[in-house]
Amino acid sequence: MPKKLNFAERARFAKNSLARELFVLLHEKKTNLSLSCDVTSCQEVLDFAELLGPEICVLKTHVDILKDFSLDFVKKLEAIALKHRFFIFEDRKFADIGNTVKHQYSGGIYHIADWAHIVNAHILPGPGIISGLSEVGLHKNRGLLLLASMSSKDNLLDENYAEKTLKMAEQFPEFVIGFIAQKRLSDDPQWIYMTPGVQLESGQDALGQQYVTPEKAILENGSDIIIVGRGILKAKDPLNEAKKYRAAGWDHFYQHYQK
Ligand code: 5BU
Repeated sequence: MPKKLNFAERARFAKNSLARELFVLLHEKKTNLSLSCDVTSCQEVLDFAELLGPEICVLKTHVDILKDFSLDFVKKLEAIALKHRFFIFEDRKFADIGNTVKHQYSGGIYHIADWAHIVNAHILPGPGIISGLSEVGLHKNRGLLLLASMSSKDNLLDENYAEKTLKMAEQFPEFVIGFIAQKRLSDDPQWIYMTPGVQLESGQDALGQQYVTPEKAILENGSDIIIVGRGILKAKDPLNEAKKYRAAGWDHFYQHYQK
């Protein structure tokens, strides 16, 4: 396999400042593990962030599953993110017209744009969704991931859809930083690929979630960052498990991928 650019080299190609910072963080912290912190109380999120923060590059949230969300919680999470050096990604999956998503992103109860470094969106509504989000997020130094494919069984995001997602991203390189995807879509080094549906053993859950191994996600499918939720959160020893995923994602595969 020809030598691929490493994350530090790819930072030069990013047109979005957060993407550059993320590439540098990946390179310096030497972890391409993202924790999907799918728990239902703020204290649990904070506890996992404190415990696993040193192992991860990105902590992914679903703030609308928290029973006790508050802006004070966000302040605490931001402080932990700074201390352990990781970015916060709210997995909001925006999917409406530009004008509506602007409000969903900036206002409501969550004020997502004030604290989430990264958010994501479906491109179903067309490019207006990206323009709307970018009006809010660009001047705050935020970045957007587009959903190109999903991990769940029989989903409708086929290869043709993924191709269209790439084309749409290419129109907004100053705000779009990459993709949530199961497979790399192009060799353009500016795009960051994050893959959910990862566990150490492939398989599925009872509701159609499908898992690939870190090896498959990174080596075979060309992803950059693995997103892991229950594989770590439900383990007897989450810290030890996170270290295993970190090693699987980086030591075993990423370095090999660069040769
Ligand atoms: P898990 O516990 O590792 O299965 O959690 C996966 C997380 O990633 C969960 O928060 C999902 O909402 C999220 N996810 C996903 O599983 N598959 C997808 O295609 C996308 C997001 Br997009």
